[in-house]
Amino acid sequence: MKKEVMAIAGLLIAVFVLLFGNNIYQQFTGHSIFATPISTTTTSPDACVVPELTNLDQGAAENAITQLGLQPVRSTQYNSEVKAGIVTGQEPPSGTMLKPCKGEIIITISLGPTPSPTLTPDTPAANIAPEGRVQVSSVYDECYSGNKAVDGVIAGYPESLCTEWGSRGEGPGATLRLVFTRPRRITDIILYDRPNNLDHVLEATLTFSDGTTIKTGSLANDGTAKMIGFDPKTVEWIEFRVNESDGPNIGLAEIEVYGW
Ligand SMILES: [Ca+2]
Repeated sequence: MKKEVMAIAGLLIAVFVLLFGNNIYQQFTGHSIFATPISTTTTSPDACVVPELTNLDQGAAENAITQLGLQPVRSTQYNSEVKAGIVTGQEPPSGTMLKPCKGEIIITISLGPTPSPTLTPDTPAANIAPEGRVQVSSVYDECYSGNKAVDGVIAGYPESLCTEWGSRGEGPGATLRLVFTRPRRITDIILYDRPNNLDHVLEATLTFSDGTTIKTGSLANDGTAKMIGFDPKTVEWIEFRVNESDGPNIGLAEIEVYGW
């Protein structure tokens, strides 16, 4: 009788272990007694080495990255040395061991040379001097105010009165400044001396708001055009300052500024 009881008890324990043992085992180990452990190496290898990607074209570099199960991330940069579409850099660098083999590889792709800014807009350059505000070092009288140098009339004493800027007794140091309300792209300036045969600018300096300067040389004493050309520049103001001159009341019949 005692043997029979023990046999039944043993049988009950065996059934209990079969029914609940696996749950208890799983709780502590994370695995099932009955399951075969599954390898995870097929989808995410334990480790891999980052390949050399520099000088590959973008498509080849991205393929190489995705084949390792990694994520390509693009960054672009203008580069005058390398043609567009070629990888110029990578992060992490080649040879880096990734453990586990996952994450992002940043590749820098050349966009080719920096595009040069448009030098000349589609519309032809126009004389924008009349759009500027004129400041002068002095005026002979209201008839010879600074605005007369941008009034569109290329003429002066003695044929034409009140169409030119004349300073009051100035020679070297006489200054006319043209201030624009916004940055303007300019490419040429034409200067017209006072046409009378007394006042003559022998040398002046054009100073621009971008810090550049140009010496004008001698203006034409008969008041015809003196053209000053230069590489296009963007400025907010232009200053004309006389360095050397002849005559009692130096000035300008007109200043034309060509630009946009
Ligand atoms: Ca004028």
